[in-house]
Amino acid sequence: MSNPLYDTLFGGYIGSDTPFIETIDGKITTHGNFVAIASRLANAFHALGLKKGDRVAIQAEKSVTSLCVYAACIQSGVIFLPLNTGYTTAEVGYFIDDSGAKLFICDEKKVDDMKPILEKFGVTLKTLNADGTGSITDLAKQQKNSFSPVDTNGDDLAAFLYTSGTTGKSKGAMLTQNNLLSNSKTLTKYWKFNDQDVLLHALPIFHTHGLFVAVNVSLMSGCKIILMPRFDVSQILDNMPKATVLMGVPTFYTRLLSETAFDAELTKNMRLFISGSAPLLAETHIEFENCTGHRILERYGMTETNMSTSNPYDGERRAGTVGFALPGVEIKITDPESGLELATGEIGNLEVRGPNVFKGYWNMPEKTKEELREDGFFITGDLGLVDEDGYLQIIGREKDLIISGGFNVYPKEIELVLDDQPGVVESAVIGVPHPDFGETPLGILVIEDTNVEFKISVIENKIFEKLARYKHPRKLIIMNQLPRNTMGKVQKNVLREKYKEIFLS
Ligand code: MCA
Ligand code: AMP
Repeated sequence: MSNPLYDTLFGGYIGSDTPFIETIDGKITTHGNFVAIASRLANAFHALGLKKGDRVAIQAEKSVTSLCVYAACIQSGVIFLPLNTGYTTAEVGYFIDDSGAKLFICDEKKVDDMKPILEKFGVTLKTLNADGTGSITDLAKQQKNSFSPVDTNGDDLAAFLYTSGTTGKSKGAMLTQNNLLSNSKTLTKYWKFNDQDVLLHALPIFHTHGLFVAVNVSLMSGCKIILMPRFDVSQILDNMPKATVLMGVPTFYTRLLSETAFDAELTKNMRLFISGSAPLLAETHIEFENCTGHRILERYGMTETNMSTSNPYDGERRAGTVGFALPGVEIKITDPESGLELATGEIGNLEVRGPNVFKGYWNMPEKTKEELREDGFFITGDLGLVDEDGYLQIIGREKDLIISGGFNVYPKEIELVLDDQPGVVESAVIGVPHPDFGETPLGILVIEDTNVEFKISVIENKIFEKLARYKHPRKLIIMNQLPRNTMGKVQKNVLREKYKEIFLS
């Protein structure tokens, strides 16, 4: 009997007194306690009738218990499906329906809104609040604190992570145990994680970055985690002297740089600052080094691929690049038309192959075929080039995607909501530079030529109802018509140029 992911990440910690997680109230959870809580939860899943391959969807605040739900899923061979806490009821409804989840775990505050949807799909509901209380905790407390891990192999699915797409319809990326295992082994070694490390954990735990990268690497290396509910600059500054590593999105670093207390003295115990999920401006990289003496290590990844490239730990961390393919991972730059590999320095589609690359999109064989080639290369939708020294630069995106503070926003999803509103003839959503979030959506509307007073506020309310807050256009602008090319296609590049400074002045 074996369960490779559980055995590697958790199996060795049974009964261990070594501190694993410290929360900001100073409470410490040992590795042994963590595994015991996870085992109680795994028994609770069993009592609820969950079997290997079933899906557990969770939309809960970041806490030790919500991380234990992840461990319990691995242990019981159940597929873990974490959801952004900002998703609206309508958005969550789609994920529940599409994934066929058997159990949904959420904060008590969301129960009334969620009940009709869960009843419709026959999904069991349990609660988990930010303080760790809830009906799933109550059920877990009645269970034994040991659980014999369900037999799995590396190719079995460990998680579904939904990622939105150019059509506006989210896709469930199926990640196997081996995808997660291979990547965390590689990163632990590459970034030299060890049991003396202390990670400042301020990322959300519903994405690859804060979950698989941060948590799996910590488990693999024995690194301790200081778990923060969210990114709060003063909490980061207070805890930095106790820490050695920070993983963040570029917004973390630009916010830290605007703090006078953030300097070389404060960061003297730190050995590594890692950035990813969105482009880090070369000027931020340089400013950071001038301020602290540390060079940020930028890496590149995707939900579908985990981490694919990284700047070197020991060699030159080059600003404006995402480094080299990780050991065991292959990258190539191809011609978007022919698919043929391009020469050094030429810009084209970035493709990735390796044990880190996902199995496909849940229930979407056609979509999977479009993006995952038969030879195993995944077409990322990012445009890049490999320079003379082998460093990869992400130059732009083939896909119509906006990355706001590290969260992906697909314009189509917003345009579908805008186009549906009375009085709107058509809309275009573009990404424009934003001083804090890097990029942010801007909505442009063409409205009907009537005498009826048109209220932007009505549309804004509708957006609140339909879409998570981070997807909301920061502004809606009315134009007489959208610029189009001779083929009739909206020229988003013209709009992006026109409004590129709208949030910068
Ligand atoms: C929060 N808001 C946002 C964002 N986050 N709006 C746009 N973009 C965002 N990213 C909303 C809030 O709801 C709030 O709404 C208002 O904006 C201001 O919130 P603020 O307090 O400034 O936000 P925050 O809580 O400080 O969050 C900003 C953040 C956070 C720290 C940048 O978004 C974050 O932790 N981002 C990390 C995302 C991440 O982990 N990405 C990894 C996925 P209101 O105005 O109503 O108050 S990508 C991935 O996993 C791949 C594999 C990879 O390569 O890593
Ligand atoms: P997600 O689908 O949420 O996993 O986001 C993945 C996308 O984030 C990639 O396709 C890239 O567009 C972007 N991304 C991740 N890391 C970087 C980086 N270091 N530089 C530029 N873009 C990045």
